Amino acid sequence: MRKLRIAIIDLVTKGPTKALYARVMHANLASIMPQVVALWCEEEGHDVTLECYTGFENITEDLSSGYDLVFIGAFSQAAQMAYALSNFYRSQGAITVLGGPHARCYPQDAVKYFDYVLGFTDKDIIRDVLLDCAQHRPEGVYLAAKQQPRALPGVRARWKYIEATLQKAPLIKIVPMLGSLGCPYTCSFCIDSIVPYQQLDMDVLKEDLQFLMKKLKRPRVGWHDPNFGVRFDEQIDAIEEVVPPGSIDFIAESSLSLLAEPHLKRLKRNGFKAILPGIESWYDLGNKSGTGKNSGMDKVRQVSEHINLIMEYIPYVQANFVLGLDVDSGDEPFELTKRFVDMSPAAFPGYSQLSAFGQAAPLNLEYQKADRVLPFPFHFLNNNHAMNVRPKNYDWPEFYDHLIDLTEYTFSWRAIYNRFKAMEALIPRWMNFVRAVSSEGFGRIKYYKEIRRRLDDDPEFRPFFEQETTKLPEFYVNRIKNDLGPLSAWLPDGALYHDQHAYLKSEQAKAAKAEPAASVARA
Ligand code: B12
Ligand code: SF4
Repeated sequence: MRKLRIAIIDLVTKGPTKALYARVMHANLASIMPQVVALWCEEEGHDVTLECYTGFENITEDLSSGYDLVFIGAFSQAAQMAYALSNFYRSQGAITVLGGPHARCYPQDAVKYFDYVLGFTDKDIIRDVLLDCAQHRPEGVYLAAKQQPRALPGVRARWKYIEATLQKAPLIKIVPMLGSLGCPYTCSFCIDSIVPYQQLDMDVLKEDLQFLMKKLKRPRVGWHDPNFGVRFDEQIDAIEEVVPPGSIDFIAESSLSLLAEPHLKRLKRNGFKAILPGIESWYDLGNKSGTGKNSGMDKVRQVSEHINLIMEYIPYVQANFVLGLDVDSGDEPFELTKRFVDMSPAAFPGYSQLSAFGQAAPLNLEYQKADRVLPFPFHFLNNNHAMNVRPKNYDWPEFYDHLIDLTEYTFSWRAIYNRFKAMEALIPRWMNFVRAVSSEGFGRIKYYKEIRRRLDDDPEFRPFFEQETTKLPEFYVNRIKNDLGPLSAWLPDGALYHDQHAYLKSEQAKAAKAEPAASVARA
């Protein structure tokens, strides 16, 4: 195989930025897989450059010339940026490959703009791409392993890439690690609800933690496990075995049901400083939150007590909610969340609007069948800038009124003060404050109010939201162009639009193909 010049770009954001939060945090949101792919390409003997794009790099100038192959890792919110970049690199003669959440969720769209689109990715898939490395246009090829990889290179192996990325993080440096893949729970809206749970090699994990303690003074590790601690004892035993208490700080996403008091004691002892449990809804998903059949105000009380208990052990908690679920109707769900804000003042509430990311989750097929999915450009699909599922029990103005009311309540000066007062640790206190007064709190209130105003005043808005037309309001078109900056010139024709029913159509096509074979088998 000839030696290839390969660039790998990890897009952690969707366009150029100057925001302070981005400067501090974006490099800490780097993904693990681009580093893994870089390593695999090197092991095959190629020249590799990896760039984590945090919004500050001049990507086309820094990385423009002479690449044979360019891999891009992107979330859907960065899809338009990825499409523009692919177009740019193709114009320079490169072959382009897309991987990551967008490729997993929207392969039917992504193949229009990339030579290869990858689903589950293991070393064999990467080897196939390297061996073939050819133009596939106008339509790229979709390649996917049958399952998640059984093993992934750890921190020691990825260190040179981690180190280079963390150099872009001036204050807080978070090292991304993985202890498991998939999840045993089956929350129907989640990409991992159908991915079997598997623990990764605990010996690699232990070695990595030891390695990290030698490399950094007091490392901070962010676990990228979809649900940290499913095999709680095994994972914590491994940490306990090699990390003396107080030597590493950890951050993890975990479901409430895994956070009972004995577990909390162990988490505290082992340096867990931030936890992000999903509450999602006051009426549904009892298994995940460990509240069984409790719902409504009873669930609020139970969850709130639980969160307050967690905060006795872990200084920083972000409680995640999904707004606009089908089980919600009327004022009650929003009012209940406000009660939660009062009763657990120290927790930071993270609100996501119900989003159907293409073929991520089985539930999305149902939304598509019911024609409830709106073709908002991917750029807005980050759980906040657009809700691409028409709510079942609210009309749009009503939903936005509730959303604004809840967000204003959560980021009122009273709530900000309560949150500040309820915490003792310095960094979490200020972290909450900054999040509230920056783009996440105040910024979102402003944005939601703009959308709400346009639902009344902008003649293009309601027809699009009511699915009477797929013509995108100019507001969204301008915003994308503005956000992409100079790269918007490279946005391919048609790249602002996608078929929001592509998943349903591909499932129907598969079923139609299987049909004759099934009839033969019956005959
Ligand atoms: C950990 C995590 C995070 C972490 C780390 C993010 C990161 N940079 O990786 C944090 C907390 C920072 C985060 C933030 C966000 N997240 Co998140 N996150 C996850 C989570 C729980 C696990 C992802 C993971 O690392 N899995 C382990 C890896 C190894 O597996 P994998 O992701 O399946 O990847 C496989 C393939 O896709 C491929 N692959 C992956 N990347 C690449 C890259 C290349 C180049 C190649 C070739 C292949 C490849 O190889 C892997 C092995 O098969 C998933 C949910 C889930 N359960 O999967 C959501 C998820 C990925 N997040 C999601 C979202 C929406 C967000 C946010 C927008 C939320 C927000 N409002 O802020 C932000 C966006 C951040 C960004 N970088 O743009 C969505 C993405 C949907 C989409 N299509 O975009 C998901 C799927 C959750 C959901 N809602 O269903 N997230
Ligand atoms: S517990 Fe979390 S990771 Fe697991 S299926 Fe539910 S939402 Fe997904």
